[in-house]
This record gives sequence, C-alpha cells and structure tokens, in this order.
Amino acid sequence: MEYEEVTPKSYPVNLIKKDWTQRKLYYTSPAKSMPNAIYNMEVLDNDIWIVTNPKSGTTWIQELVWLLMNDCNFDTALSKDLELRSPYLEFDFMIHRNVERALKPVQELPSPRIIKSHLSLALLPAQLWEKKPKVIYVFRDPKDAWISNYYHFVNFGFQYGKTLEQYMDELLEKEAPKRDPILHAIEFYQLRNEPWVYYTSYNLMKQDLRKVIENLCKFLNKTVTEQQMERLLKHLSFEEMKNNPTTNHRWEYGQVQHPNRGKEVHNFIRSGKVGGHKEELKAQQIEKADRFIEGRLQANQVTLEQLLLLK
Ligand code: PPS
Repeated sequence: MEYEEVTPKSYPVNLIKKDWTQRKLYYTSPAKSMPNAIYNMEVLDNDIWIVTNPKSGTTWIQELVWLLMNDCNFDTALSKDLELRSPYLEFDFMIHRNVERALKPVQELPSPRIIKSHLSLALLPAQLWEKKPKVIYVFRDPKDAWISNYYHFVNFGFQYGKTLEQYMDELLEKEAPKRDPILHAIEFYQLRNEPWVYYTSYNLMKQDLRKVIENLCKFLNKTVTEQQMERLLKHLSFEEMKNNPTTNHRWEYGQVQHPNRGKEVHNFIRSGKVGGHKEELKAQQIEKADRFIEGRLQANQVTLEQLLLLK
C-alpha cells in the first residue's frame, strides 16, 4: 500500500499535551479529501467507536460489543455479516476512492452506531473530543498483528505470491515507520483513565474473556444474565468464531476486485494466538521486528507490557 502524508487536525489538546503539529500522519494514497470528510463528520453522543491497529482483535471485540448493545441477539448476529452491523469507517473509500459515498455506511447506520476504525487518534473526527462518546481500544503485540495482516492481504490478493519473510522485510522498511503501531496505541493508552474510554489488550481477552465482558458491561451500562454470559463465552470462542460465516469478513472480501483475490485462502479467524509469531518467523526476523518496536517504545517512554496492560 502507498501512503501520503496528511495534516493532523483533530488534536485533543485538552487531553494529551504534546506538540501535535510535529505528529506525522499518513493516509492511504490517494487520500483526496477523505481526511477532511472524516475530520468534519458528525459524531453522535451514543456512538461507540472501536479503534485499533489492524489485526489486533477488532472483530472479536466488535462482535462482543454488538451483542451487548443488542440484547444478546444471537439470531441476528449469526445471520448478518458483522461488517454490515458495525461498519469499518475507512473501508468504502479504500475500495471506491469516492468521498461522496464513503461515509454513507456509517451515516446510514441505526443508533447506537458501533463504528470500527484503524485511524490514528489525530485523524478521527474532531467532534469525538467534544462529545466524548464511548471509545474502545484494543492493543496487540505488533508482531502477531503484522503476521495476521500478511495472511489477510494474501486473501485480498494484494500480497499473493509474496512470502511472509518478504512481506515483513518490506513492512519494517517502508510501512511500519509510517503506520507506527506503538505511537497509534500510546495516544489511546494515555486516555485510558477517561471514563468514556475503555482500553484493553488481545492478551487480556485471551487470558480472561469473562472479566473483559464484565468490565465492558460496566463501561456500556449493560447487564447480562449468567445464561447469556455462558452463551457469549461460547459464541466468542476462537472455534465458534472461526466457523461463524458472519465473523469471517466474507462480505468484505467480496468487495475487493483484485485479480489475485482468492488464489490463496486463509480463514480470517485464523490462528488466534498470543505470540504466534514465534512459530512463523525466523529468529533473525523476530530480532529485526523487536528492534523496530523497541526503538518506538523507547521514543515514547513506554514498555510493551504496559501497552498490553500486563504491568
Ligand atoms: S481487522 O481486519 O483489522 O479487523 O482484524 P482484527 O479483527 O483486528 O484481527 C484479526 C485477528 O484476531 C483474531 N481473532 C481471535 N483470536 C482469538 N479468539 C477469537 N475469538 C478471535 N476472533 C478474532 C483472528 O484470528 C486474527 O488473528 P490471527 O493471528 O490472524 O489468527
């Protein structure tokens, strides 16, 4: 993917003190006026925004949040693609590059809207920092997320024919500095104690999903019965989600017209592990990825354990 530098505009200066004018931000090219359209878009008080670095557990928490907000309506969850129940803000523009239509899937959504985005904090709508609707952030070890992204992009056709090693080399050289996952996360981590922000990690969801559900219930002012809790835990398990057609992004894959789409297919809900990169990358590549991550962590004076809420 090609990226172009865009000007950050949506600074929550009242919440995070830093020189936002120095914050470099990128949007997939051609960005046209899409960053402006997002900056100016209307935010509703009862929106729920789910923001993540790609491949960090977004779908997992989206399905959970959708169910909590819809009285555990498993019938609808099992019959309608998640992407249509909870749209991905940037997706339509990614496919059609048409600003006029790009926000319609979100604008036409019934309230309360559950909106997914991978944008950096300073590219999100300005009204977020005034209206302060509920914002949920999930962080995952970038190494696991990058590998997951490789298989996702092989499915779309974009990375078909490229090895994981080639992908990682190119990513660390070109893309990762522009789409820095640590910088993305730390800006939300700094907001984690705001009452309208719920910050969690893929690790915590793997460790104790029940606790995450209980905490989310408090955050969203929802209650579930023990019976609903049991069903949620089963429905959200890796095995069930792997075999659920509505949570495997089939609708999304169907929108992409790449000549190599579908030549090599990996399930969207694929391996679902913490530290899965250790099984897939050579030691040398792990070191290289760690060097990049460590550099970014040091620059931001934070540790990976802190961002994963393990400390
Ligand atoms: S996306 O495209 O950015 O929205 O992808 P995202 O949903 O953030 O991340 C996909 C990865 O999350 C894993 N996942 C799960 N892991 C464990 N349990 C459950 N229930 C679950 N649901 C989704 C999914 O398998 C992807 O990770 P990998 O490592 O590829 O398996």
